[in-house]
Amino acid sequence: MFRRIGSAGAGWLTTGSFNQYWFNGLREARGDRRPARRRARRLRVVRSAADHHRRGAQPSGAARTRYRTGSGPHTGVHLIIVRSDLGAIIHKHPKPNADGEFSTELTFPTPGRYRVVIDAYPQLSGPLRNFQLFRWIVVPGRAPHGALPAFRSVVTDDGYRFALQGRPRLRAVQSNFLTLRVTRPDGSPATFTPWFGALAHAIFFRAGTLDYFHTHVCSARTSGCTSVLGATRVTGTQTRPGVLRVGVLLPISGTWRLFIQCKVDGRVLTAPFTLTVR
Ligand SMILES: [Cu+2]
Repeated sequence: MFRRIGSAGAGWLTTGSFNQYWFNGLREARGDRRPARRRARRLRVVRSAADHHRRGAQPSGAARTRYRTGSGPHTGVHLIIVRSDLGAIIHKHPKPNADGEFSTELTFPTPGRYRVVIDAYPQLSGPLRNFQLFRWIVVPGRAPHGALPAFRSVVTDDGYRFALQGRPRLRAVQSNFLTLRVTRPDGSPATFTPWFGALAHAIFFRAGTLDYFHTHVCSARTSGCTSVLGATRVTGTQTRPGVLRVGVLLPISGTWRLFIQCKVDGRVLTAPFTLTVR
């Protein structure tokens, strides 16, 4: 059973390709005795036919939404939630039901304001098309206050080391590449297990405005791994064991936070980097 939490809110989202989504906000798990901020919360997104909200009706769920399926990362629905100071991220791939609705349980690391991104890959003919839905949610309590860390070329998570080769020179609207060497705590090259269809996910948020972009590194056999911005494309690759060539393709200049996520030795690792884009 889930109880609605006051600040979460509910409302409509509108996209060009699909009409209306009912974003049913967050509900706190009833009977969860952990401290408020650690309690699981349930997020539910349902699709509805257009203009239901104008008539004040509840979504019927009758209009079905189908998502791309397959082995690559450009499938289904990606749910990415980032704290507004870019200090924490949650990444999930909830499984939509036959009506294209999904719900998922979330545990937020801290109170604060979070940007919710739903990156959806609908089953459409023609060129690959995805779309995003955005929404703010607030987890009550005192939010941590931290400035975005300066650029660092080495980041560790759980003893695993992510080392950027060279100082990146990145430009907006151009495809750029970052080379990352990932090593285990014993210094050996990391072996990546595909996670959500990719060897590595590169999730970018711009500081302040929270603009979003997402690229992937796929194994040689996986297709559908190219990210597109206008007429520009970028595809990441694994060049040698433990070495990721990450595609960067960002719409505007500024300070961006890159979250590299991959699965190594059964652990999902997250390595954040601060990048300057001119
Ligand atoms: Cu991804």
